[in-house]
Amino acid sequence: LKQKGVTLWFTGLSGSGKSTVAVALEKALMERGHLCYRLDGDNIRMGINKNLGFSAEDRAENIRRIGEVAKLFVDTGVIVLSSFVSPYRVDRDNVRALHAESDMDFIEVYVNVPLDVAEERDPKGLYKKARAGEIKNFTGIDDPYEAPESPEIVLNSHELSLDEEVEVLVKALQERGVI
Ligand code: GGZ
Repeated sequence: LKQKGVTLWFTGLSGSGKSTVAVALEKALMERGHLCYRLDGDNIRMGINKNLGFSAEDRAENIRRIGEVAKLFVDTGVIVLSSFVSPYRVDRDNVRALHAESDMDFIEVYVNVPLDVAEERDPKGLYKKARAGEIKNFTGIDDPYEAPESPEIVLNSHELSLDEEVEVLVKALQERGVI
C-alpha cells in the first residue's frame, strides 16, 4: 500500500456536507491509487447499528462501535472516511483516544455550516419535520451539537467549493505523511 492507515472523522450537522465531501475525497484518493473505505449511515446505521436510535446513549454507542470498526480498517492500512453527525464532544474524544492508544492517526474534520444554511438545504426534509415536531431530538433543533474545540481541520463548507475542500484534505494527508 502507498499510504498509512488513518481515520478522517467528519463531524457536523445534518446537511452540512459531510458525506458529499467524503465521497469526493474518496474519488480523488482512488484516482491516486489509494485504498479508502467510507463509513456512513447507509452502511452502519442500516447494518451493525440498526438497533440504535438517536437518544444520547444510542448516539454514544453508535459512535463507539464506529470508532472500533474504523480502528480495524486503520489496522489494515486503509484510509477511513467516517461521516456521522457525532454531536457529542466526549464521544468523538473517546474515538480519538482509542486511536491514540494504538498510535493510530485520527484527523477530526469539522464540517462547519451555520444552522440556517443546513436547514435551508434540508435535502431529506428532516429539518422541516423536526420543526413540525414530527421528529424529536433532532440535532440543531431540539438536540445539541457540540462543535469541536480543536479539530485538526475546519471546512467552512458554505464558503468553499467541493474541489477546494478536497484539496485541503489531500494536502493535510500529504503533510502528515499518510499519502
Ligand atoms: C440527527 C437524524 C436524526 C436526529 C434521523 N438527529 O442528514 P442525514 O439524516 O442523512 O444525517 C442524519 C443522520 C444522523 O445519523 P448519525 O449516525 O450520523 O447520528 S449520530 O452521529 O448523532 O449518532 C439525519 C438522520 O440520520 N437523522 N434522526 N434525531 N440526525
